[in-house]
Amino acid sequence: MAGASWFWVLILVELLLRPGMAKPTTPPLPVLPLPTAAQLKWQRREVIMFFHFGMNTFTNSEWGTGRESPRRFAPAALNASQWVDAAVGAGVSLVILVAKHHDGFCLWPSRHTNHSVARSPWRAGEGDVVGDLAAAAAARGVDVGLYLSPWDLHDRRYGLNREYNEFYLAQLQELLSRYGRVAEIWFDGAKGKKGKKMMYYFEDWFAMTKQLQPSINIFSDAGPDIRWVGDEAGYAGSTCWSPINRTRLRIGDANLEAYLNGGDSAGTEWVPPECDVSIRDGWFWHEDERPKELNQLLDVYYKSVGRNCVLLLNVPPNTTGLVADADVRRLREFRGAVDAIFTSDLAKAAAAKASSQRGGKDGLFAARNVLDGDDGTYWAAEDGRGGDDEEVIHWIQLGEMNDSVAFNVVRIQEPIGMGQRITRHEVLADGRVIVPDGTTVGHKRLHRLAQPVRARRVRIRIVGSRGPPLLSAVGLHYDPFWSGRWGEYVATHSHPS
Ligand code: FUL
Repeated sequence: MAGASWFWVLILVELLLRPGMAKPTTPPLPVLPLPTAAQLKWQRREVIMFFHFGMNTFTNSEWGTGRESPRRFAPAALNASQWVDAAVGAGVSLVILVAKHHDGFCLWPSRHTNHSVARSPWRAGEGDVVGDLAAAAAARGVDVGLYLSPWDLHDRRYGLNREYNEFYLAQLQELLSRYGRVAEIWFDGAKGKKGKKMMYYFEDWFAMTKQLQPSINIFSDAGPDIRWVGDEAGYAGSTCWSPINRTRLRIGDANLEAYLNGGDSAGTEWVPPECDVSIRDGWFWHEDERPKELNQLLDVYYKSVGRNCVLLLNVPPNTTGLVADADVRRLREFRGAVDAIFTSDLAKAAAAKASSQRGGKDGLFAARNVLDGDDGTYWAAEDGRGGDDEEVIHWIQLGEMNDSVAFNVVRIQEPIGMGQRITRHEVLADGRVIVPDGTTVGHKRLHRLAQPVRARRVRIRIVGSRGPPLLSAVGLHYDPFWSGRWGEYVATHSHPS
């Protein structure tokens, strides 16, 4: 080789060896199953809203009979923008409307039944609540979901497999093609004990749904995209896996509640739970009911969002067709409280270090990634070290903190796009265990502590994990509403000095 060529080869070698030119560390392998893009988007919403409104609102009932006259549906001043404003006030980006409940009355003018708003006095039969809500939501950048009850007490075809499934699919097609993008559809498994026996053609419904709305999430007791959490209190299990085995699930099977509540560490499909609960006792509006206290709502938040779930909070519009002022106020108070607790993070200025870091300290997966407020970056432990092996347990530590400020909430988050991994963890403050028996983490795990804690160092020990653990965020917060005793709350809400 001529001298000049050698020169250029040496320059190339020199450039490749420079640190700046070295190949970046690759991300670790994911741990299956993984969420779809639509499921990830849904999970990040954290709190979404349900609107139960319909014939039951006017008959003061929870389950109707199907024999109600459409003439009873007569909201004096229905204003869907006011509903959406109430949702926005609670920080909500997705609202789900009950388009048809079990009584069969349709809030849109369906061509396939007379039992709808078209036969009501409301706007002389020209109104469309689904259309109004879709327009109001679009105007505010809020997404819409719909609930279409499979159990229908009005339609005579109910009980005839072929005829009813054709009718149900016809209504589904109307809803999913007339109103723009629909982000979630609810297939409710509920049915009265005396309900006629019949088969629902779920596979046809699901296939048609995805054809018409490719980015929709399908909710049912058994998914395929979102599962029921197994109760109507808004509480997930304190161990809560997004993965589950769908082959074990049946829509409408009440014996599965515990399995739905906790999911399955060996689950082969990603079907995360949604926690549905009403702001009042009933799903529909009743004059004698009041919204839940702020502290009850916060308790639900910790046991749903704080346990790797999305909270679906029901707010029932009243007979006027408006969300009651008391509910609007409570929703704003709730959002204000969540923001007050989580906006300030005592860990923000901490120094982070970890038992190991994939690619070393300066790599892309450094411990400090848990403090950068970016969901897309994460700390990754090195492969093949720690995990279930007690001798090399993985940990991450936040140090050099200001111990004159107390916290009573620990927030831990996994980048779930890489799979849900952590099975067991502990939290220590200055060497003392403050959370002894943590299990799953998922998108977000919130631990409320019995006492406010002051510490210079907080360490999270990951005692068990499916594959090397990853964390996208750790935060330390002070909740002034939390007394430290389950079921008991403080009256004054000031930060301890
Ligand atoms: C249940 C229904 O029976 C209730 O009326 C309500 O709609 C709730 C969200 O789902 O299964």
